[in-house]
Order: sequence, then C-alpha cells, then structure tokens
Amino acid sequence: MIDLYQFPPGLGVPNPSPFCLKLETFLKLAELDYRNHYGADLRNAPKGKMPYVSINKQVMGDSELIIETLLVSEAESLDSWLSGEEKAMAKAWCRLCNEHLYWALVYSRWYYPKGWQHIKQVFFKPLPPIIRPIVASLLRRKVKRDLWGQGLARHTQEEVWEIADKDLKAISDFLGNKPFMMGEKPSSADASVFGVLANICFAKPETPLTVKSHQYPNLARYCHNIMQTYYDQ
Ligand SMILES: N[C@@H](CCC(=O)N[C@@H](CS)C(=O)NCC(=O)O)C(=O)O
Repeated sequence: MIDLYQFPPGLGVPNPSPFCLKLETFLKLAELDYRNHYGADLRNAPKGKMPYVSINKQVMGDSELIIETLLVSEAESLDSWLSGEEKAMAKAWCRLCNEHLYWALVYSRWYYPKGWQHIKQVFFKPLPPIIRPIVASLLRRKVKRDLWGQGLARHTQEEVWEIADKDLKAISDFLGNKPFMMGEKPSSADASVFGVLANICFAKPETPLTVKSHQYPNLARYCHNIMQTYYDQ
C-alpha cells in the first residue's frame, strides 16, 4: 500500500497542483493501491514540495523520482509496451509539460491579476483571517521571484500566452484523435500531460491560458476521458 501525501482538491479539479494530479493519475493508470492524505504541511516532505509518498515506511519526494522507482517495480507494465523511441518521445512530452507549460499555468494563477484574485481567496482560506493576507503576499512574492528566475515573467502577458499556446498546439497536434498520448493505451506520459492540461482546461478561474486551450477541442476531450475513466467525474 502506498501512502500519498498531497494538497487537497480544489478549483474544480481533483488536484489544483499539476504535480499532485500527475502522481495520483499515475497510481490510477498503473492500478496501484494507495491511500490519500490531504494537507498543506510541507515540513515532512523530503524535497520541501508536494507530492510525496511513503512506501513500506520509506518516504520519498518528487513525482518523477517516485514514478521512475515504481516503473521498475510494481508499475512496470504501464510503459513496457513502448519502444525505446516511443519512451524517448514520451519523456520529451513530460518535460514540456512539467518544466515549461507548468510555468505558464503558475503565471496565470500567481502573476496574472485575475488569476491571483481568485486563487488568493481559495488557497489561503484555511488560514486564520489575521495572517491570511500576509502569508498570501509573501508566497506570491516568492512565486513571482521563481517566475522571474525561470524567465517567463520577463515577457509581456501577450507573449506568455503565445509561448504557452505553442505548447498546447504541439500537444494537440501530436495527440490527434488518439485516446492517450502514446496511442490506444495509457502510459506514464499521460500522468504528466493530464496533470497540467486538466488544470489549464478545467480549473477555475478562466484565464487567457484557458481560452487558448479551447482552440484545441481534442485537449478537453482527452482530459474528460481520463477524468471520467479514472476519477469518475
Ligand atoms: N519536481 C517536483 C515539483 C513539485 C512541485 O513543484 N510542487 C509544488 C506544487 S505544484 C509545491 O509543492 N510547491 C510548494 C513550494 O514550492 O513551496 C515534483 O515533480 O514533485
């Protein structure tokens, strides 16, 4: 049994954190037994971030390291049908989603004013009202610094949406009419792609990034399919 520690559901999606949604989706796709533990306390997280897991009392952080460990043990069959070339391609899609498109989503929530107005009401609600605005503004400052370091925040808003649009179009063109990224069957790449895409296509509030995603109906169709099959939603 795997104990999964992650942020709670929110914003109208099973998890507003693309990395938490990625790992839970992976566990579902691989049909592994797991128990959910929702919370926001990062003190026990080995990498100081969510999600993390405990497997046979061994605590492990980072969705990618966890997935790689499971892919050479209990979850081996999820990707074993892919050729070496397909695995290489799948890895590139994961990188695009986790290391690039993810940041556009972060920008749309923490930097873009309409996104921030919404998430600050939702994400910090559990905190006592007296400290809520202080914690919110300190965290926003940190995320804005991260976005500046990553580079996206150095662009104009319009440029950010255009940059993200290229990623969305690439995924849409590659996905075509297939039910899953790599073909008829799910693979671990779908965990990363769905984790970010479901947050862009379905999570509140609607931002220019959401609107961009609506230009590619197969992205919402893909997310709906995974949501229905694996989350019963
Ligand atoms: N490389 C990590 C990234 C995880 C990550 O960035 N998690 C975010 C939520 S989406 C987080 O916990 N942020 C808290 C923080 O940075 O303080 C993974 O794949 O698990």
